[in-house]
Amino acid sequence: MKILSASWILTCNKNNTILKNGAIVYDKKIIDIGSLEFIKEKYPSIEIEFLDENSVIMPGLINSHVHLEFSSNTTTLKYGNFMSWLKSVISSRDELVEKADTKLISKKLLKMKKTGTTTIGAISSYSYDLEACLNSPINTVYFSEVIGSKADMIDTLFTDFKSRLDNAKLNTCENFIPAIAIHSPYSAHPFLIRETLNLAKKDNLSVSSHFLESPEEFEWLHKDTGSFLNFFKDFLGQEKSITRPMEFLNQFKNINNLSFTHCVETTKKDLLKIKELDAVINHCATSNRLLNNTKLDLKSLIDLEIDFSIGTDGLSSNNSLSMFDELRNVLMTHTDINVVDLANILLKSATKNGSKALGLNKGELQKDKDADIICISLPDEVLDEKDLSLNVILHSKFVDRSIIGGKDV
Ligand code: MCF
Ligand code: FE
Repeated sequence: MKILSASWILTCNKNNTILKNGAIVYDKKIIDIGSLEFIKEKYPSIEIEFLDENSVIMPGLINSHVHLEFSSNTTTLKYGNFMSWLKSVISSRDELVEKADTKLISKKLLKMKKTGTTTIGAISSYSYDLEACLNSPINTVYFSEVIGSKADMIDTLFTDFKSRLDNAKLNTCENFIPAIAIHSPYSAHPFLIRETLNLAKKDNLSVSSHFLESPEEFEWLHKDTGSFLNFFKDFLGQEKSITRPMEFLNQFKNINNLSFTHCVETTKKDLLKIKELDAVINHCATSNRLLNNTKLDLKSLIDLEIDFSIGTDGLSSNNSLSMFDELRNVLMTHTDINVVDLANILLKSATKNGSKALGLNKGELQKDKDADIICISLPDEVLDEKDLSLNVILHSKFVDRSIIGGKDV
């Protein structure tokens, strides 16, 4: 059992409780949390470790959506237009993926750890990132991805998907949890969706899918028109979308831990369905901006009480996998929400809601939650408690310390 005391404790719990001069008692799990005075009195025989002045203890950050296999991209892919990006991914994918070997991905994971991430939702297209994830202390919810819309290919694709998923399952442990990703409504055949969701239900696996990311996707899914039409004609000889947005969403009933990434082109009806499914929206603001996609309507999500989490997406559509970099971008993107209020909402999104998206027992400093904790130092004193979250987002680049499952890593 250990006790840490800091100038501030940001619990990221339901009520966003903040403790000034607080202390946290933990082992593998969090045992207790309270004011320093309270903890001192309750645990008189246990030594307390005091962090420096202006220190902050908070839950480790959860990057709920990242593609590590695309980690070698810096200047290759085309930004500024979704279709151009997609085409550039298709033409450079093999080369990029080959360059992203275990060594490179491990280096990126180490940097992610140093920048405060303790848990990731890793979308894996090929399982080339498996070894690096297994070697990292970061908790990984490992989403084996299924993709393919052409009917005569689906058996082969499903067999390949199952073997990747089975291999991931063999490695299941406390900090490596297999899960299922369906690429998107435009790229996954309804048969693949039905079969993979059956597997998810059988083993209670978390599920995630990209959904309504671009205006082009909206046009195609709703009306079989727009730039996707030529794309599908040229690549696959397909002239009609294989599904409609609502039909797609309706397939996800009875999935316990569900998330949809992007959702920037959703209608109110779609959002209400997402809420009914108790799904979380993975928000990837930098990716949306770089691919010239629509801004997520965060205000509507807040009004409708739909949970959203924060993801960096891959280096295929971002220049950084740091959650603090991403949080600063999110903060600057949503100019329609007061910056102080938004900062409080965002820290909960990057912790508690990420945990919900991935189906974990983390993301809050609260009794019985996993002891995944980061310690940071602010450059100066924070005078008003209400400004703490904003200052944490503005001034944090690296963490002083990361604790995962009660252990310093
Ligand atoms: O989230 C972004 C943009 N939307 C869709 N897919 C991806 C993103 N980042 C990487 N991808 C991957 C996806 O997992 O791109 C590949 C898929 O394997 C090609 S999509 C034809
Ligand atoms: Fe993505």
